[in-house]
Amino acid sequence: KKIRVGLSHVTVLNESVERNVIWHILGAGAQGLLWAYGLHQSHQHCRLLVRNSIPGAMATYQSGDRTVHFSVSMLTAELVQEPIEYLLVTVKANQARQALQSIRSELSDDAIVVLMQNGIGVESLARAVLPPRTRFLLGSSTHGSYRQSANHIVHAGQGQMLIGDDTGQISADHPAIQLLQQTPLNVRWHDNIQRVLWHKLAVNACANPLTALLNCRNGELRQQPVAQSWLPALIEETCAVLAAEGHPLAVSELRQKIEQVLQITAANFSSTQQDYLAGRETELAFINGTLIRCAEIHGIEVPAHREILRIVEQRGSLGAWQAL
Ligand code: KPL
Repeated sequence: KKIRVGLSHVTVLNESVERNVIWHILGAGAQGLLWAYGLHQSHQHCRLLVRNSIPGAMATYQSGDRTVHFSVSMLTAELVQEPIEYLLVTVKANQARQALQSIRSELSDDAIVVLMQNGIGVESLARAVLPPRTRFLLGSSTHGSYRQSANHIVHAGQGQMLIGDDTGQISADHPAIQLLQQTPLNVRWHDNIQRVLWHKLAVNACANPLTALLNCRNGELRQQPVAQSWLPALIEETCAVLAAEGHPLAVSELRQKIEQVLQITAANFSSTQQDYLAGRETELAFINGTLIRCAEIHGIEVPAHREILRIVEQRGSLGAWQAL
């Protein structure tokens, strides 16, 4: 056994567990590459699952004036010889179903699968697609990272990787969690990961469609009168659904959270703005779409969310919010 002494905890890992673990990453975007960097830095074995194998691929990680080049194994799932036991899923929510279906037959029966998507809803579709004994962990990243070119990521904002399991199958002291905590990505266990995901969804549901439709940086939303006319209704509707879902947030708290996020990420374009501008499908079906479906279940009216999602989906234009 190996003893590692961290700043705040002592970790005891079984060497054979550590040696045998191979992390597979589904999704070679900014988040997938950030995990690959973190695992590489902590001397763990990882492979990025891609559509076309690239033997001997190199990737670049950049943070401020620090640049690290590292080798990364990029291969198609069919080339993985042994069943995949540890999988980090970093594709976008709207791509998750197809991506999971494509690797399903390579997955071990009781694999550990970490879902890192925005919004709510990927877990249930993953449970439907993957073998019944799969063990799921849910994650939420607050790191700011983007891809500068194919295999080059910029780590623009240090954040955290919050991970948890509300089914009780996996706990904080599971070796898989301890391995992830060895990466320099600030991995933290969270006892109420559903609340984390819902509260992130709440911010995204209010801010992201507006940044897409107004084609602006997060920080510019505060100066946009049209955004200011929509926000109170979006926030109020969101808080009503959050309360019904058992993750309450007061209107003033959500307003403050949104303000904070927009301030911290002022220079960034939101993920939705980037997808929308590029003509790609956005993740809003898992954000505003989930909120609307849950509102229906609870009998809550959410006209502002319905309308803004309709405008995004039909690529319409945004006028000032008119309460019905
Ligand atoms: O999560 C985000 C996103 O872009 O999806 C925010 C917090 C809005 C940062 O851009």
